[in-house]
Amino acid sequence: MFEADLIPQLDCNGRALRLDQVRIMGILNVTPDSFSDGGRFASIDACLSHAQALVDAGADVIDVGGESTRPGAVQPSVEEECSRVVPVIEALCRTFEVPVSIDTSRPEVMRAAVRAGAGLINDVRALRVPGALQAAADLQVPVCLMHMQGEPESMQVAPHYDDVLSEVRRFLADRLFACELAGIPRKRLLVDPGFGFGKTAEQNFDLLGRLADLQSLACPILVGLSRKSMLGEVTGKPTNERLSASVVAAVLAADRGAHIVRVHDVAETRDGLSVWRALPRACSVRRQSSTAVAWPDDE
Ligand code: PT1
Repeated sequence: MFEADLIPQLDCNGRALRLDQVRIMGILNVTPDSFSDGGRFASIDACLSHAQALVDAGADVIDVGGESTRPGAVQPSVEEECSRVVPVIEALCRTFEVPVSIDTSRPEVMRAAVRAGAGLINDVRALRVPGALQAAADLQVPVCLMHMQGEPESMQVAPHYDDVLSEVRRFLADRLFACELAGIPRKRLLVDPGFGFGKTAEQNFDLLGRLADLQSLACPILVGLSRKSMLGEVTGKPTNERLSASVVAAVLAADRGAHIVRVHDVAETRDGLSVWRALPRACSVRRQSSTAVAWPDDE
């Protein structure tokens, strides 16, 4: 066996995403009411220049989303969502070499996005929308399964858990099982605890503190903490002043075993991760064992 076979790697529609070290997913929102970009992207050109900045800053993958899933958001129509993301994905794939991820829950959007060149499905509803499991199985690209309690419109009303970590882990284990039954091999699956999706700040920090427990799912872990309200709760700062808090949160997640961090501020996150990586202990001891668990060669 060659050493390259032992390095965890996702095949994203012909583009490789190696997970031998923590990777950075840069956020590209194409919603008119973008979470912290204020809907600046009226045109594909504007999207491309933002993507260029993400790539220049060192993004390893670009996540394109046409549905805002921040608390209180309402879903657009399928047609609206497709018309936002498809032209952007086509342009990104023509222009850049990095893999492009599609942040969607709808099977129609998944199919159109992968046809346009997207190489990873990022689904905050973990393929629970009717038809999504089949679409993901057909499309043969990696899928990130995220935990959410409720729906974005109302998920922050009264989140409740007896034990947030074990409930999130059980949900993700059940979704992994459903995916495997539907014919999506384990090697193509990632998990995400869904910070801010139907969780109080206290529950979010409980999850972050115990993130390493999700390594028992034997899948790469993706996390999104960037600029979220849980960081506002502890700093007292609005979204546009959460940069330092976001970098610290990304590093804490990396230290607890996250493989991919989904962020707005790529350059600053890279610096944070570089400092973390310089610790001799950081990337060797615990991560090796998690990688050994994560990639059983049973296929
Ligand atoms: C995420 C994520 C995502 N987050 C994945 N995809 C968003 N895989 C969109 C707040 O509390 O964490 N993982 N796609 C953005 N959603 C939110 C949720 C934004 C909560 C802000 C908050 O402020």
